[in-house]
Amino acid sequence: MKRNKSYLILKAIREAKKILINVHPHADLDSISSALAFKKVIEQIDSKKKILIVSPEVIKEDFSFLGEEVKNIKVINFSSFDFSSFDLFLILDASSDDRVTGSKKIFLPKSIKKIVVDHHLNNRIVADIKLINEEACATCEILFKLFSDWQIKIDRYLATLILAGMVGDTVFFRYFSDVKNQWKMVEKLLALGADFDLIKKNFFSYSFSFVKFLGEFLRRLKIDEGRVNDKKTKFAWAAMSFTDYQQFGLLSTGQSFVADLFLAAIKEVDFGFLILEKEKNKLSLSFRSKEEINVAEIAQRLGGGGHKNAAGATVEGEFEKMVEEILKVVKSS
Ligand SMILES: [Mn+2]
Repeated sequence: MKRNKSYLILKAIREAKKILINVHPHADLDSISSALAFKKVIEQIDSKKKILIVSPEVIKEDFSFLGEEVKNIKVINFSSFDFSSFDLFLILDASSDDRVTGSKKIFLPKSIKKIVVDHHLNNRIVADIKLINEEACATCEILFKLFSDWQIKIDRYLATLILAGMVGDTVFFRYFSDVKNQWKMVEKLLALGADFDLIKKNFFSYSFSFVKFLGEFLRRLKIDEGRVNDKKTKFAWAAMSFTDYQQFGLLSTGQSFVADLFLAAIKEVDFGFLILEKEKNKLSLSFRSKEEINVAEIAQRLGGGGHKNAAGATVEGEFEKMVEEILKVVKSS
């Protein structure tokens, strides 16, 4: 832990009266758990502080197992929200403004003091304090170290939240970046009473329409060839238009989960990606790769970002045309 930054973050929190914490669009376990855990810790430090967790999108029902507090996450429009009464914004698990606001056209307010804690590559957010650890498997891992540094008492609930974040971003312990140390952290969290069964039960639980959606995506997978860093590579990919996607009547896309489960596991390929037109003319991409291939670089060329082996991007335009464009970019990375 960078002690100096740890101290500066604690100091800024102590000085603030009204604090905002974000949950990113397409909220996942790491994002929600990070926000809930941080709120709880601040309340532990000083119960008089006002804390509001905000999200640009409605949170899926699936996350309600993380506790009552999930219901208090406020859905806001970042372009019209009044930030003036808040004196600190804790930005967790997001590497660019649009990963907080939900739109490339909406930027973070300049006037409010900001602290960023994140584990994505190339964090671009302008903030007063930035604690970035690209080696961490989840933002929750960084928070665990931060809270330990502050000598916070980690109870059963807090341990469960932190473990849930790690479970989510490693797809149930498949993608640790530092296996030895991260398993040790899991061991510590279990010793603190983290509810492993609760997380397991909720992680592996899908609606029928989601399973059908997954099946349709898998059915569409193709293998193609391209070049990455002048090396011949094979990749698997599939695309689904908004019209087709709509038929499943899903509340959230589940696209990254489909990518997590299968893309990097296909023997014949080096990487893979899924294209989903979530809204008319708004295509969302999820990349997953094997160890050697850096898909964050490919995603960055498409205006996105992420981690070396798991990245994403959103592109706007007519579906068929954009799919062609994306393939061009991917094939010549
Ligand atoms: Mn994360």
